[in-house]
Amino acid sequence: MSTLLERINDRSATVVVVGAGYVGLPLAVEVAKAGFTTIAYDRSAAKVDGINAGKSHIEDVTTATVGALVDRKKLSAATDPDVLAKADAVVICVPTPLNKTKDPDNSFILDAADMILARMHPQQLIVLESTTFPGFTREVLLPKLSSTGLKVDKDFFIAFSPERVDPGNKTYQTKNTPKVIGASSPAGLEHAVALYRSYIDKVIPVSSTDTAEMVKLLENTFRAVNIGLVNEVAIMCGRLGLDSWEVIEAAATKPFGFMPFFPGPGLGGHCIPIDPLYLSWKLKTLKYNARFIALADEINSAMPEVVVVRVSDALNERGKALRGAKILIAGVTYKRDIDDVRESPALDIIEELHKRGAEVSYADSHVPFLKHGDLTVPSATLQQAGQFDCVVITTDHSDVDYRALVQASRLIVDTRNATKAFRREHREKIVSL
Ligand code: SAJ
Repeated sequence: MSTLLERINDRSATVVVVGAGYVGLPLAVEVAKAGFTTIAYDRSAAKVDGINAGKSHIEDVTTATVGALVDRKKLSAATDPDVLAKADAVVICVPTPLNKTKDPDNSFILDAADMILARMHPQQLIVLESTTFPGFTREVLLPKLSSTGLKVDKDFFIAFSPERVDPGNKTYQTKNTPKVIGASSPAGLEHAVALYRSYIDKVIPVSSTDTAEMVKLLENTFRAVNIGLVNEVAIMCGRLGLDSWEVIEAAATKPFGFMPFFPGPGLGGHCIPIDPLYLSWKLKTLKYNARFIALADEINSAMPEVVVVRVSDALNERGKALRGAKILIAGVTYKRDIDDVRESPALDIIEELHKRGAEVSYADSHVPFLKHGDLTVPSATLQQAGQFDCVVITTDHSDVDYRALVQASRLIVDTRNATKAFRREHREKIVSL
């Protein structure tokens, strides 16, 4: 009987990826391409049926790719957790949101762990990719899996490898994005590195699972804090009568010691607004207050309100009240050229405008239908911009003709510098963040 390491090295191992979302499906595809028998487990029958029919439900993965791997019987999908009994390696790629009180919600990982431990057998490698707080793998996941009586580093191995998927990024995708891996022991690291080296170009081993967990949180805290800084710069420039975009673009000409971030309507997505709060939550349990994280969260969370006040002031200056005004939100996804509205600041802006009595519609070619809480937001087209008192550009999709939008609009509040080229010519109707 070959060992687990041999089965990984000769690709005869079976790999189960738990969670076929924007992280799990691209990963499963690369694992299958490397030659492993790969099963994408997901509780969504729609996703599973789609994959088994050779279709992709993730924009960064083509249907042709999924279809070819399914035809070659390298990739399949299942809603039955019993597939985990066949797994030599399991990679967990499930969501780790915050709950209502902005505390970590690791319930998806714990549900996955329950499924795994009910079917665990000797000689398995378990890798967690879902973002979590430093210490979770060692303090929570490992004891849970050890409750089976199986011994870590003897019967099974455990590792943490942070996901680095940037949805919509055409340059860096799963295979060519360097991957950090930490394990509970040198043997665990050897197994995890052997697996990941088979389908990722560059693997970066680190000394522990805690270290790997912290690497991920530093990456995204770095972004959240720097975005918070430039959002405050935008507020300061507003008071100074300066164009924050012009200031930042000029600062970005410095060839060293500066990295540009840009102000926006707030922080969206399921990583940047959330990951830093996993870190500050953990440090709170150690009686430390992570002030940069708290301040960045405060500033970033306040940006939708800053935008709403900008809209209200711009209408007021034109003798129009916000109440009863017709407003078109141009772009509602959390960043350009994707279809994801999760945590999008546009939703907060729509909600607040609605609360203040404005009539709000949206236009976004990536989002055919938009519901926020009980509010179904009417959709319109950008060609109808002239029918609105104000257009708010909250996402700067590349497929928009901004010249035409400026010409058609009576008033534009631009939170993304999308109308930069036309601001001088149409100064009277373009207000920037
Ligand atoms: N944002 C700004 N100003 C900026 C950059 C971003 O307001 O200068 C806003 C975006 O509009 C968005 C939010 O922040 O609402 C998050 O944007 P993001 O560019 O960080 O995009 P995400 O959330 O898709 O982040 C992912 C992350 N990937 C992983 O966590 C694996 C992040 O680490 C990547 O650095 C990021 O993509 C990326 O570089 O695009």
